Amino acid sequence: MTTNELIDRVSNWGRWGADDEVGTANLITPEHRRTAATLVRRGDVHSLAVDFEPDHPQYTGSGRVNPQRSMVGAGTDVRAGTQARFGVAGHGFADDMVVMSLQAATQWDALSHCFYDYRMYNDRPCELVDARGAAANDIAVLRDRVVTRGVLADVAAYLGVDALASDHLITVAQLDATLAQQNVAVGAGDALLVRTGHLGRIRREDAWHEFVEHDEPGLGWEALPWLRDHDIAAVAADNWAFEAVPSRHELGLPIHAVGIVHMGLLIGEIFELDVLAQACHADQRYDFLFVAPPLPFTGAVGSPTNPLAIR
Ligand code: UVW
Repeated sequence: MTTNELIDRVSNWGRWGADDEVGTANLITPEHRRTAATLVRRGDVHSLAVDFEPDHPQYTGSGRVNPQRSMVGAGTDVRAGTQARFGVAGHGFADDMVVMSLQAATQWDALSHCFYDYRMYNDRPCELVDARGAAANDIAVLRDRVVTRGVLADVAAYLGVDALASDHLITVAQLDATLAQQNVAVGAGDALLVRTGHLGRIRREDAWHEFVEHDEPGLGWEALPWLRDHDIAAVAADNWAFEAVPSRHELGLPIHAVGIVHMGLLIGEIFELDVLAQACHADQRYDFLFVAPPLPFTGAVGSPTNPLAIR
């Protein structure tokens, strides 16, 4: 399918009105959240975030800066008596600050993160994102949206491997077969979490130099009509850029160019899915309450998140 045919097939421009800035997150309704809440049975909580550390997951040359955190107040200052302004010796505070790319670790892409043909989601011009940030489609508009039913598709387990090969493009047939084997369906308003095993392999092998944009397993462009037909509200995976690279399409990142720009698809990346997968396999339940708000940085084109799967 050409890019234009794909766009015609999946576009959501105008579907929720000309002013809409949240795209597929519109599919998460209060009723859907109430149903999702009933999936909490054991009260177990799994964080799907990587540790936010200074030296990975980003590797040299990615254009992204891992979290560089520094202390601006510490117990050692209190011991040294340099926080005397608080009056009583031994009483003081610790504070810290961080410099990082908002897309460095576990994160959501805002609908202002990607452009195609000089446009972004809902037919807005790319110039609305300038040096000050995004004047529309920023990440902050999603601050109270990402609470829904989550469904894990453990494609690596379905294919019988710890991790998919780094150039593996997951077909729709493989995705359907994974869900069928797990005996779970996905539907309107759900968040679909796709496990490739890639992040786990990289960590086990300490191979962060292979955790790069240009070589990773993931869904291919043919998943876009599937996601549109199922009215999936959000997707995420345990890889760098969510989608398979190389893409085998005229576009390098078709799920970004068509998914984010034309569908308004909420895409999450660098999600930790291994521990959740173990829990799901143990009791054969692959759906859960999924709570993953972005941080509401005004004008930001992406945000770190600590996604929670609550079962
Ligand atoms: C790019 O691919 C540029 O960004 P990301 O995969 O983080 O959305």
